[in-house]
Amino acid sequence: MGLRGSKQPEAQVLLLGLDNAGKSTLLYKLKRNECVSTVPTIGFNVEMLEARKNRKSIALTVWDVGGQEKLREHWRSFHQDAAAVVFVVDSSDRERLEEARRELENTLRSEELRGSPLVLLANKQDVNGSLTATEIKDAFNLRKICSGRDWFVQPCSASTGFGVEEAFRRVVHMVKLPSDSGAMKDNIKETVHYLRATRRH
Ligand code: G3D
Ligand code: MG
Repeated sequence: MGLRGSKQPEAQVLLLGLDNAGKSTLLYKLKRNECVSTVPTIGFNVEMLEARKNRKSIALTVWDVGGQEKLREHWRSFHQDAAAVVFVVDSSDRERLEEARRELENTLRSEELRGSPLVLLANKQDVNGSLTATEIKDAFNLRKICSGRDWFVQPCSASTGFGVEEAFRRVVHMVKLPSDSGAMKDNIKETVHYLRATRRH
């Protein structure tokens, strides 16, 4: 049984990025299609989103675990289940672009994520003077650091919703479903129980 008692296959999507990139805003946008005020993530947020792939329903589990250094240790332990990685970049923050690039590079180096598809979201496109998706792709040297995996760069604005649907469709399209989803479901279930027990609000 899945988390909601359904029998559909489930896949985990790891939602990552530096703090302030717009992950929580994106999550709320996808989940409720509305903008809400967000606070920096303390601990874990985990949300389920439903989608269709190959005419089957799948539930994507999206992890918003914050980009802060001290939280990194935690999301590393969940890497092995990621069917895709979504990395959110604040396209308006040129000062932290290099930090974001380094973070992404470190993430992709992880053995557990080898071959996982990557969707890079060039977020905050509504801000004047933001870097374009192409500029970020080039600055990150994505073609090189993503060799051996599927990747895609999507411009978006989590606040206005521009590009968000497209980003989500792209993630669903690229997600790798496990051949044996049973083990993964059990793992997700246990992990979510653990997080529910430990999350702070
Ligand atoms: P995080 O979860 O990655 O840490 P948040 O980031 O979702 O908390 O967003 C950080 C700040 O960026 C928030 O502003 C949020 O409203 C803003 N933001 C997120 N996405 C966008 C976007 O697409 N465009 C613009 N203009 N702003 C965005 P505050 O002021 O609440 O801290
Ligand atoms: Mg957040």
